[in-house]
Amino acid sequence: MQRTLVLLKPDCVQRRLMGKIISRFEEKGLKIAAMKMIRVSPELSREHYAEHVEKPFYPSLESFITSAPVVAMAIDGLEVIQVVRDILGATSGLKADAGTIRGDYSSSRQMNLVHASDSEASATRELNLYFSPDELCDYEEIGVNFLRAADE
Ligand code: FUP
Repeated sequence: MQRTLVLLKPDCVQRRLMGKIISRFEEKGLKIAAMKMIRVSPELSREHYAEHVEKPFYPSLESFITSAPVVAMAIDGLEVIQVVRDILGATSGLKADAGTIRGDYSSSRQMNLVHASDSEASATRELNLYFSPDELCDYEEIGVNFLRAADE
Protein backbone atom coordinates (compact mmCIF):
# COMPACT_ATOMS: atom_id res chain seq x y z
CA MET A 1 0.00 0.00 0.00
CA GLN A 2 1.14 3.52 -0.76
CA ARG A 3 -0.22 6.93 0.24
CA THR A 4 -0.08 10.06 -1.92
CA LEU A 5 -0.87 13.76 -1.52
CA VAL A 6 -3.46 15.20 -3.89
CA LEU A 7 -4.43 18.88 -4.06
CA LEU A 8 -7.53 20.14 -5.81
CA LYS A 9 -6.16 23.51 -6.87
CA PRO A 10 -7.90 26.92 -6.83
CA ASP A 11 -9.15 26.52 -10.43
CA CYS A 12 -10.81 23.22 -9.46
CA VAL A 13 -12.55 24.87 -6.47
CA GLN A 14 -13.61 27.97 -8.44
CA ARG A 15 -14.87 25.96 -11.41
CA ARG A 16 -16.99 23.82 -9.05
CA LEU A 17 -15.28 20.64 -10.29
CA MET A 18 -14.39 19.28 -6.83
CA GLY A 19 -17.18 16.71 -6.71
CA LYS A 20 -16.52 15.41 -10.22
CA ILE A 21 -12.81 15.03 -9.58
CA ILE A 22 -13.15 13.43 -6.14
CA SER A 23 -15.53 10.97 -7.81
CA ARG A 24 -12.81 9.91 -10.26
CA PHE A 25 -10.65 8.78 -7.32
CA GLU A 26 -13.54 7.12 -5.49
CA GLU A 27 -14.76 5.32 -8.61
CA LYS A 28 -11.26 3.96 -9.26
CA GLY A 29 -11.51 2.26 -5.86
CA LEU A 30 -8.94 4.39 -4.07
CA LYS A 31 -9.30 5.13 -0.36
CA ILE A 32 -9.49 8.72 0.89
CA ALA A 33 -7.61 8.80 4.19
CA ALA A 34 -7.84 12.57 4.82
CA MET A 35 -9.39 15.63 3.20
CA LYS A 36 -9.57 19.33 4.12
CA MET A 37 -10.02 22.74 2.49
CA ILE A 38 -7.28 25.24 3.29
CA ARG A 39 -5.79 28.42 1.91
CA VAL A 40 -2.15 27.91 0.82
CA SER A 41 0.04 30.68 2.26
CA PRO A 42 3.04 32.07 0.35
CA GLU A 43 5.28 30.26 2.88
CA LEU A 44 3.58 26.91 2.27
CA SER A 45 3.72 27.52 -1.49
CA ARG A 46 7.47 28.08 -1.31
CA GLU A 47 7.90 24.85 0.68
CA HIS A 48 5.63 22.84 -1.58
CA TYR A 49 7.22 24.13 -4.79
CA ALA A 50 10.78 24.32 -3.37
CA GLU A 51 12.23 22.89 -6.60
CA HIS A 52 10.58 25.68 -8.63
CA VAL A 53 11.10 28.74 -6.37
CA GLU A 54 13.98 30.08 -8.45
CA LYS A 55 12.28 29.50 -11.80
CA PRO A 56 10.85 32.39 -13.84
CA PHE A 57 7.31 31.03 -13.65
CA TYR A 58 7.32 30.74 -9.83
CA PRO A 59 5.81 34.17 -8.96
CA SER A 60 2.83 33.48 -11.21
CA LEU A 61 2.49 29.93 -9.81
CA GLU A 62 2.51 31.26 -6.21
CA SER A 63 -0.03 33.91 -7.06
CA PHE A 64 -2.31 31.23 -8.56
CA ILE A 65 -1.97 28.60 -5.80
CA THR A 66 -2.69 31.21 -3.08
CA SER A 67 -5.58 32.86 -4.97
CA ALA A 68 -8.40 30.70 -3.51
CA PRO A 69 -8.66 27.64 -1.27
CA VAL A 70 -7.38 24.21 -2.21
CA VAL A 71 -8.62 20.82 -1.05
CA ALA A 72 -5.80 18.65 0.27
CA MET A 73 -6.33 14.89 0.26
CA ALA A 74 -4.33 11.88 1.39
CA ILE A 75 -5.21 8.94 -0.87
CA ASP A 76 -4.29 5.29 -0.30
CA GLY A 77 -4.04 2.37 -2.70
CA LEU A 78 -1.82 -0.15 -4.40
CA GLU A 79 0.80 1.73 -6.46
CA VAL A 80 -1.34 4.81 -5.82
CA ILE A 81 1.39 7.37 -6.59
CA GLN A 82 1.64 6.29 -10.24
CA VAL A 83 -2.05 5.37 -10.52
CA VAL A 84 -3.08 8.91 -9.50
CA ARG A 85 -0.48 10.54 -11.79
CA ASP A 86 -1.95 8.50 -14.65
CA ILE A 87 -5.50 9.56 -13.73
CA LEU A 88 -4.34 13.21 -13.81
CA GLY A 89 -2.53 13.02 -17.16
CA ALA A 90 0.42 15.09 -18.40
CA THR A 91 1.19 18.36 -16.59
CA SER A 92 -0.27 20.58 -19.30
CA GLY A 93 -3.97 20.21 -20.06
CA LEU A 94 -3.02 20.90 -23.68
CA LYS A 95 -0.86 17.75 -23.80
CA ALA A 96 -2.80 15.45 -21.47
CA ASP A 97 -4.62 12.52 -23.07
CA ALA A 98 -8.39 12.61 -23.37
CA GLY A 99 -9.87 10.52 -20.58
CA THR A 100 -7.49 11.94 -17.97
CA ILE A 101 -8.69 14.68 -15.61
CA ARG A 102 -6.45 17.32 -17.16
CA GLY A 103 -7.14 16.06 -20.68
CA ASP A 104 -10.88 16.34 -20.09
CA TYR A 105 -11.10 19.59 -18.10
CA SER A 106 -7.95 21.73 -18.50
CA SER A 107 -6.50 23.75 -21.36
CA SER A 108 -3.60 25.16 -19.38
CA ARG A 109 -0.19 24.25 -18.01
CA GLN A 110 -0.63 26.30 -14.82
CA MET A 111 -4.36 25.84 -14.25
CA ASN A 112 -4.22 22.07 -14.46
CA LEU A 113 -6.75 21.49 -11.66
CA VAL A 114 -4.96 18.89 -9.54
CA HIS A 115 -1.54 18.23 -8.01
CA ALA A 116 -0.30 14.78 -7.04
CA SER A 117 3.01 13.61 -5.57
CA ASP A 118 5.41 12.19 -8.17
CA SER A 119 7.45 9.74 -6.04
CA GLU A 120 7.51 8.06 -2.63
CA ALA A 121 9.95 10.69 -1.35
CA SER A 122 7.72 13.55 -2.58
CA ALA A 123 4.63 11.88 -1.12
CA THR A 124 6.22 11.61 2.33
CA ARG A 125 7.47 15.21 2.20
CA GLU A 126 4.21 16.66 0.88
CA LEU A 127 1.92 14.68 3.20
CA ASN A 128 3.94 16.10 6.10
CA LEU A 129 3.50 19.63 4.76
CA TYR A 130 -0.29 19.37 4.56
CA PHE A 131 -1.35 16.92 7.28
CA SER A 132 -0.51 16.23 10.90
CA PRO A 133 -0.61 12.55 11.92
CA ASP A 134 -3.90 12.98 13.83
CA GLU A 135 -5.65 14.19 10.64
CA LEU A 136 -5.01 10.91 8.82
CA CYS A 137 -8.01 8.63 9.35
CA ASP A 138 -7.56 4.94 9.92
CA TYR A 139 -10.73 3.04 8.97
CA GLU A 140 -11.76 -0.24 7.45
CA GLU A 141 -13.28 -0.08 3.98
CA ILE A 142 -16.60 -1.80 3.39
CA GLY A 143 -16.59 -3.71 0.09
CA VAL A 144 -12.82 -3.87 -0.35
CA ASN A 145 -13.20 -7.59 -1.15
CA PHE A 146 -14.83 -6.56 -4.42
CA LEU A 147 -12.09 -4.11 -5.42
CA ARG A 148 -9.17 -6.56 -5.61
CA ALA A 149 -8.15 -10.09 -4.68
CA ALA A 150 -6.74 -10.66 -1.20
CA ASP A 151 -3.29 -11.57 -2.58
CA GLU A 152 -2.92 -8.53 -4.87
P1 FUP B 1 3.60 18.30 -11.93
O1 FUP B 1 4.59 17.34 -11.38
O2 FUP B 1 2.72 17.69 -12.99
O3 FUP B 1 2.78 19.01 -10.87
O4 FUP B 1 4.40 19.45 -12.68
P2 FUP B 1 5.72 20.25 -12.35
O5 FUP B 1 6.36 19.82 -11.07
O6 FUP B 1 6.55 20.22 -13.59
O7 FUP B 1 5.19 21.73 -12.19
C1 FUP B 1 4.60 22.18 -11.00
C2 FUP B 1 3.52 23.17 -11.33
O8 FUP B 1 4.09 24.31 -11.97
C3 FUP B 1 2.50 22.58 -12.28
F1 FUP B 1 1.28 22.59 -11.71
C4 FUP B 1 2.49 23.48 -13.47
C5 FUP B 1 3.28 24.67 -13.07
N1 FUP B 1 4.16 25.15 -14.16
C6 FUP B 1 3.93 26.39 -14.68
O9 FUP B 1 2.97 27.07 -14.26
N2 FUP B 1 4.74 26.84 -15.67
C7 FUP B 1 5.79 26.10 -16.15
O10 FUP B 1 6.53 26.58 -17.03
C8 FUP B 1 6.02 24.82 -15.59
C9 FUP B 1 5.19 24.38 -14.59
